[in-house]
Amino acid sequence: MLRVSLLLATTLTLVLCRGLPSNRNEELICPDGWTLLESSCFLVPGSSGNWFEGQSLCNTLDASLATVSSASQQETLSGMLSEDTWIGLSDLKDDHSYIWADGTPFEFSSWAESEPSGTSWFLGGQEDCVEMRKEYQYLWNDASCDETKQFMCSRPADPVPTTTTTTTTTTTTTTTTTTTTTTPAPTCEEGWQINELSCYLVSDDTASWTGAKDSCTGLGGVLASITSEDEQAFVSGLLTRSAWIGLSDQETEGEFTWEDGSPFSYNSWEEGEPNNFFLLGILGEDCVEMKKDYDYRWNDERCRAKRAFVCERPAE
Ligand code: MAN
Ligand code: CA
Repeated sequence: MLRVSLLLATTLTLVLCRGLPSNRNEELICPDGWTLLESSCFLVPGSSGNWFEGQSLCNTLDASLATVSSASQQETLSGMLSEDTWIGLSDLKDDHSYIWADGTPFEFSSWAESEPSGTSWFLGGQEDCVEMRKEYQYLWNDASCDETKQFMCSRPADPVPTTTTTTTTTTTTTTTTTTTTTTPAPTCEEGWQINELSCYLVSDDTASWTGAKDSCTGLGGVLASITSEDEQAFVSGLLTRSAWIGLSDQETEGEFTWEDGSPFSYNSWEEGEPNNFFLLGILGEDCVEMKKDYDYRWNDERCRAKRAFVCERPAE
């Protein structure tokens, strides 16, 4: 009888322990509104657009289009969706070689049957960006990056702040110990140059302004915003030829705006610029370069002109 109840008690304890949530995640937290899954935070911000716009939007949240890295995440995330949704996977850089926008190695995948197809049935268009597709129960499908879909962002979860106050009281003495962890110095991925809290990359190749913008997005950044004298000086120092930055007045002539939404207050226009010069202003010039001939002060230029370009992303 004793043995039976012992066995029962052991079984019960085992069952109870198994049923309890693992406390392994207890040291990680997500910002308000984000969902913690394993060591990542996920958010469906409720906006939609093409894949690049999704990556830009997620970047403004210090995140990236989502990286899905396990079957358990795939299952939970599917339950959070109600329409086709862009995730951070693409083979934009190199056809058939998929990479996650946040640099996570591509190991886990959850393709729908017969996907990725690489081309669409419609005129055989190129398909380089990956969605979680509703009609496939949110298994993955490669689609044309230009299609409009809802976005899902992810970012690494944050460790719970480790500033702790420990109070030890004994009968004779009282000791108070306060441990404050210092934030490690910001760093950049290899090939990127750090200034303040940003990393910068100058392209090797040239592209139209829009091509440049898309390349930066594909690299997890944006075309650089130059918002101070110091930043102008730093980026000038990285250049050996004229380069695109993230400034344009394509939307409203004469109203220059930064790609990443930074307020336009600082400028470094060369004297006489911007002049909307091309074809007497009929075709005009809506995109901004740091122009070598101007000591890298700014010139508005035809957006289709090929230039090197400067990408920027937050330092780690
Ligand atoms: C070229 C272009 C223009 C610029 C003029 C200046 O035509 O680069 O954008 O304003 O030179 O002479
Ligand atoms: Ca000009």
